[in-house]
Amino acid sequence: MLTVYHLVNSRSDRIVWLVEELGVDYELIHFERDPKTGRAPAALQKLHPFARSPLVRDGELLLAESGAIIETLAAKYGAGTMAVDPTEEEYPRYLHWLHFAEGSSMFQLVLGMFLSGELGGDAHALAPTVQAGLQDQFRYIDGELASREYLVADRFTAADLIMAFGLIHAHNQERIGDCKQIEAYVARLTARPAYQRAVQRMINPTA
Ligand SMILES: N[C@@H](CCC(=O)N[C@@H](CS)C(=O)NCC(=O)O)C(=O)O
Repeated sequence: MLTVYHLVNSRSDRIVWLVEELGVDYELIHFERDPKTGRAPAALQKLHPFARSPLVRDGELLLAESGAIIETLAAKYGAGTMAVDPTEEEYPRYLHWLHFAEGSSMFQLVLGMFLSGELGGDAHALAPTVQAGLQDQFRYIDGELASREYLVADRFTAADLIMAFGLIHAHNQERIGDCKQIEAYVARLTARPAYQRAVQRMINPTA
């Protein structure tokens, strides 16, 4: 059976949601953060040398890094719907969003959280610069969603799933400004039954 090592309030939310979308049987191992440092506990850090969440075990394979996990599981269990095939016209666009999520989007979001003092400490002088960059990012995504329900290929794919984590967080923190398309997109994604099941499973990991 697939094992998802889930750290509370982390990118592993994506993987719990993904396995619910895929309808795969899985065991959820839940880890709390260290109350003082907010970091992953030693038990999770010992599992893999990268010492971060998400982590997934599928048979002999222990895999880290959201994008790699999502691509692997979507290809293996996705029955051609969650992943976009290289033969589909929008494949390059699919790759763009898969890589944009961790390569550009999360980098700016997490930097913004550190510099604004959201994670403790004083706000940094560069916080407004990073916030301006984030607003550019949100406007870009909002524009892309103006004529589409989903980011790629006229259907819900792994590109939406990987992008959603940061957008849901930013939306909950009221940081997306006047981006109405993102607001509607987040509502659409979080209404999905598999998303709702994932939230329940993260609250009650042994259910
Ligand atoms: N790019 C990596 C980032 C992994 C990452 O930084 N995970 C954070 C949670 S969102 C973590 O495990 N933090 C715990 C720590 O820093 O100790 C991915 O997408 O998997």
